[in-house]
Amino acid sequence: MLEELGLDHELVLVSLERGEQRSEAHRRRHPLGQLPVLEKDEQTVFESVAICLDLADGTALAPEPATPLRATYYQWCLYAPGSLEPAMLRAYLESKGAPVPPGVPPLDAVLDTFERPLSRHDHLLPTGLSTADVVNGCTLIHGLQMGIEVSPPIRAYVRRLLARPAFAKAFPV
Ligand SMILES: N[C@@H](CCC(=O)N[C@@H](CS)C(=O)NCC(=O)O)C(=O)O
Repeated sequence: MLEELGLDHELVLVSLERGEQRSEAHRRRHPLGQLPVLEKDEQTVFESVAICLDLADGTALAPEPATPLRATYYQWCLYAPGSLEPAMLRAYLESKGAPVPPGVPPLDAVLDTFERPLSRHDHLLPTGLSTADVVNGCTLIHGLQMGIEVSPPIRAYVRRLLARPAFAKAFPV
């Protein structure tokens, strides 16, 4: 999101392998010792989608508040952490033969839902790239890296996103 918006920033890497996220210093930034965290002015913000929504407000990546498009925007932005990520976890657990938590829809159904908007336009919203594509696109890219299978329209969508300089920078091959 920072790259898409062309915002000046410093990227500080925290090594999960070395467990640096559990350090006392990092826990002061994130109470659960997780990533990412944005330090902005005097404020520290965690939860990736909250960070993206905040950065996007007032830019071309966010529709105007209190409009019908804004509701669709919230819908897709929250779809990534609320539906796509849990379904990806479910698919992973199933592949390991582990029990799956109740109430999580199957990954196929969650992925099929993207096909309706993507059959009509290149992005999730009719108006072009938005935060919804940043958060769902990043989650899909992580899923593909973990081996999930997606249909040709979703693969083409991910390819379109990765052709953008900001995505290419965030996900170098
Ligand atoms: N809901 C959180 C999830 C954060 C999360 O799970 N981060 C992972 C890395 S992608 C993490 O920090 N894992 C290390 C840990 O939990 O110890 C968000 O979207 O920011």
